[in-house]
Amino acid sequence: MQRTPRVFLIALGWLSGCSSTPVVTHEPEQVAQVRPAKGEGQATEPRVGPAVGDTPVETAPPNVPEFSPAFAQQTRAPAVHTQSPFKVTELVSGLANPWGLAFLPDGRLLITEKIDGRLLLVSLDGKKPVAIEGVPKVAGADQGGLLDVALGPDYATSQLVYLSYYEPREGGNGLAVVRARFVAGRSPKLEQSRVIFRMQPTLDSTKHAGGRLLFAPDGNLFITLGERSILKGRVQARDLASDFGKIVRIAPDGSIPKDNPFIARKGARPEIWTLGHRNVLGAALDSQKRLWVAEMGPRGGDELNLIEPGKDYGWPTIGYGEEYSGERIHQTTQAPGLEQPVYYWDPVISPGALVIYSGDLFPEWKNNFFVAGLSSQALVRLVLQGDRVVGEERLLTSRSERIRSVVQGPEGALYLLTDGSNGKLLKVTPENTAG
Ligand SMILES: [Ca+2]
Repeated sequence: MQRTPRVFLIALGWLSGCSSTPVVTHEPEQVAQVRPAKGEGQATEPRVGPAVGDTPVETAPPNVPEFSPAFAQQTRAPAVHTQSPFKVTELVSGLANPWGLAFLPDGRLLITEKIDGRLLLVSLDGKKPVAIEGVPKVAGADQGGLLDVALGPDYATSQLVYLSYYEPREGGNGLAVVRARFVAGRSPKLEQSRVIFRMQPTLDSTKHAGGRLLFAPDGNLFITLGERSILKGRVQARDLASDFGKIVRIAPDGSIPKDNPFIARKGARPEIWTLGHRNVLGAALDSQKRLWVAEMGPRGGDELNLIEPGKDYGWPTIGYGEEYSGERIHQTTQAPGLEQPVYYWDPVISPGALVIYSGDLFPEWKNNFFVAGLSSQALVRLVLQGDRVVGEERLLTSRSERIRSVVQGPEGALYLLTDGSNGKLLKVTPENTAG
């Protein structure tokens, strides 16, 4: 295939000074701009039988064949196949672009609807979802809107919930996190709302603000942030004076933990935990309570990263992908002081949420990673050994639905949200379980 001549984008400093704000990346979240990978290794619905040896799950040609992995097993892991039969139950449909979900202690769920900024109280007994009052106004264009929802670690006594959203601001928008007390009852509502975090600076972009919320074992809150897609934002991804392209860590009241890595660095934003990210949408803790993230990359550059405080994950200096136009982004894939992804996907899967399975319903899946795949229209399963990916599977591909989110339910089932105007809540359980 004839490839587009490449133009090196090394004059980022100059470009960032332009008054115009060109969109330099097409978003892999948008189906029309991404051809899902084809290849006989990709469809890996569960089947009983021996593993297929070293055949990778991905057999489509890479978008950037010039780039090679830094180590064996960094991409194209051998296909693995779930042996336990399972079933997928559709619990709710008709959700308008759902994005995030969280279980309440009583078994009901909070689900966000992105564009309209609605927070729904959803019970699984067939009752109609109820919109919760008191959600802040959101900037809902494109990738913006109401994103994640999380319960505070002390929810049982505080009823505090946390929401991330694109906050409309003078001159643009930015990701914000609000916390509020959830009052159930006949007219469920949020009260005593307080914004505890505002991504800085404000920028006029409708993309790449991150938005995943995850409480750490110590009670602090991780918030993933993106680099806003446009060049003016992208060039700030490794700049400690900006929140763009960072993972930040704050206390639940919005204050800054004293042991954050850059708290004593002059000119650095004290909330920063790690830097050099493009757009992190998936975050999860493993059995050792370490933080892992799934990062939405450019074409051919989605990543799985193991997060350690203070480290630089390299975007946009290094990476394995290219612009959706075919233009080059990186001159190289490795550089001293910049972290390598544990795994990358070329072609991309477009990772939404990430969960690391710790339940008992599927013993076979214990400690496996599950990534919600948007353009790949799959639930992507990774098997790891010693922090290396040794197997990959693409589940639910026959449904041909973009999968936005995945969480583990209280009983060990996986709950998924599909993307789009008729979004669904799905439940994955072993085939022989009731309900
Ligand atoms: Ca990276």
